[in-house]
Amino acid sequence: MVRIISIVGFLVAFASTLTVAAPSPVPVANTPELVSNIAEPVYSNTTLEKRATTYKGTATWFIPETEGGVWGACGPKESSSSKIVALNKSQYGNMSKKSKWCGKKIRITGPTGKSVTATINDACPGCKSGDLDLTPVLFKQIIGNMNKGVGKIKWVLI
Ligand SMILES: *[C@@H]1O[C@H](CO)[C@@H](O)[C@H](O)[C@H]1NC(C)=O
Ligand SMILES: *[C@@H]1O[C@H](CO)[C@@H](O)[C@H](O)[C@H]1NC(C)=O
Ligand SMILES: CC(=O)N[C@H]1CO[C@H](CO)[C@@H](O)[C@@H]1O
Repeated sequence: MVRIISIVGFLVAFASTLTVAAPSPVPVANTPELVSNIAEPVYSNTTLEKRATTYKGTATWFIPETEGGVWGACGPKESSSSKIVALNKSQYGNMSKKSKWCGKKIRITGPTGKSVTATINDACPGCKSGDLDLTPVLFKQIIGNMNKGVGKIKWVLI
């Protein structure tokens, strides 16, 4: 009796693995919605590519309260002591919209090798691609001399 039940149980289990396993590989491989349900891998490819990219440019600094306003182009409020940066307009995209870069964390390394982490919260209309406009608190940390006004930086998404 025990043996019969276990064989039946085995067959049922076996049959259910067959019915579950057999059809699944085809739609999972081909349907984007299903792929994205697993663990956001649709974006991970792009993210990984971007993470690997090091951007190089010039850092400048700005005072949000008097230049551009306390509301970053991304939405959240910002001040001179916020750990935020403004991204070149060409990278940012349409300045009247929230960019896909908004809220992304980056690590910026200055000329002496000091680095800080910051969040992209604004757009810098006068910056070149790769350039970042930093708040004074960030600029002081990685460039040091505010009077210098500019400094070479590189940065990556983290
Ligand atoms: C994912 O990244 C790899 C390696 O960079 C690339 O060859 C592949 O085309 C990318 N796939 C998609 C869907 O972007
Ligand atoms: C930028 O976004 C605004 C608001 O959505 C839109 O009205 C405008 O046409 C866009 N500009 C461009 C160049 O796409
Ligand atoms: C607004 C602005 O200065 N955008 C610059 C961003 O970077 C590209 C590429 O270097 C420049 O062509 C744009 O002028």
